[in-house]
Amino acid sequence: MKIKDVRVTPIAVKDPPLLNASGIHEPYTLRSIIEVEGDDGTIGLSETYGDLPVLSLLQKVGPELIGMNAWSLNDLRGRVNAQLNDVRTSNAGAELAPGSHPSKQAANAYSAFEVALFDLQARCIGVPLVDLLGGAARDTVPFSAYLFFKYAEHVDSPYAPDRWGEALTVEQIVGQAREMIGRYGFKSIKLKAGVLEPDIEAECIIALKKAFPDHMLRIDPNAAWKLDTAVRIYEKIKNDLEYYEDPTPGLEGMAELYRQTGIPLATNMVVTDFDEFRRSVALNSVQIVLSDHHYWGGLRSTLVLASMCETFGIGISMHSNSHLGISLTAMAHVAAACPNLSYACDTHYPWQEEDNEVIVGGKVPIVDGCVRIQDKPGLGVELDRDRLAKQHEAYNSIDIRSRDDGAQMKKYDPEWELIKPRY
Ligand code: GKR
Ligand code: MG
Repeated sequence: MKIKDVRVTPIAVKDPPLLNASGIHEPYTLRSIIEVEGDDGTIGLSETYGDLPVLSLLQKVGPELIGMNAWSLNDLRGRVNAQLNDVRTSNAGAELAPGSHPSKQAANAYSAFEVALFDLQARCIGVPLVDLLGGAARDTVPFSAYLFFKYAEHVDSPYAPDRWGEALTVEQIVGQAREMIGRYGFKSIKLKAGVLEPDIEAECIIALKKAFPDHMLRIDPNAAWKLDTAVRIYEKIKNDLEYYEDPTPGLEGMAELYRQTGIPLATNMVVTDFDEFRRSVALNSVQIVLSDHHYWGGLRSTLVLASMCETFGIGISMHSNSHLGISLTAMAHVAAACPNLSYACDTHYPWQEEDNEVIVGGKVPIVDGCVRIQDKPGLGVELDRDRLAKQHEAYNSIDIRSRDDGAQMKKYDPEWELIKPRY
């Protein structure tokens, strides 16, 4: 089948004021929705970042795919590479959101179109996308309750406050967990940290463990803690954690932390490509890699990462940024195809509002903490054109064009500075 048309639509999706080590989420997160249409009219879907550098490259590559054989992923790679002006090598280093780093442009763009091509191929032959990845090792994919410290509403009130309310205290975080677990049935909990004093964040973990003794817990300060702080906080929460995610910066820092504590360390910051993977293995920096097909170069690369993890005795889990249902289903299909992905994956999906979803029927259900792989062709979701048009209109009505949590934080507190590690 030949590709007849490619459409890349930028959208803006309401995002709550979630706090992290780099600042705070802006009122909208940007996503790109990709449609690749075959010459028989079948459409493959994909979703990725909507930040301007990513979007510009997607819009540049799109027309170059017209006429291409929709089964040729090698051809796709060549056509993506031909549009890169400046192929930078790795070293996203301590990026909180590695997908936004310029070094990831080739991997991001290839991944965005690869997912759409897999969706198209699977639809053509009438099988779920996971079947093209080797078949499902599991029918349901577990996700975790991803908790955030947050304000009750955005600065300057661009729209009505979200339904989650403020979360700046231990009690409020436990309340947020109760609500999220009550609504979605998650069995694991992840706390985004690096925001308040580390001891308060440790108190949150202790309180969460008390409230949910059977749940697996993780804390992720996004490298906001110095090594000695990470060791000190580890002593307080060591019995409560499933893994310790990016507490301290750098491959060397993580390796030293592991030497001192022996607790499994997870990352989406220091191992973001295969070169960093190699260096991490040499140093024994991390014991669990958080995959993310959006910036690891697609679904097949994620499977390669999973095999590498297996080879080196490293665990694999999954990272998330703010996203909608097309991304969620792609994450679920690739997670279902990795037999050794044994942890509940991260997802920001509960933070996105129902009426901002762009797929038919609204949000993808999460039941008992899991997304079920549907017995439907491709990703199993359809684009709702009215919903898409509405979110594209939202994109046109705002002036955010690239994520900047630090600049957003300065609107609340002009004195605020990005300091890493802060504590
Ligand atoms: O959305 O604020 C956020 C997260 O902190 C995100 O940017 C991170 O990339 O979820 C991510 C993580 O696990 O580090
Ligand atoms: Mg993380």
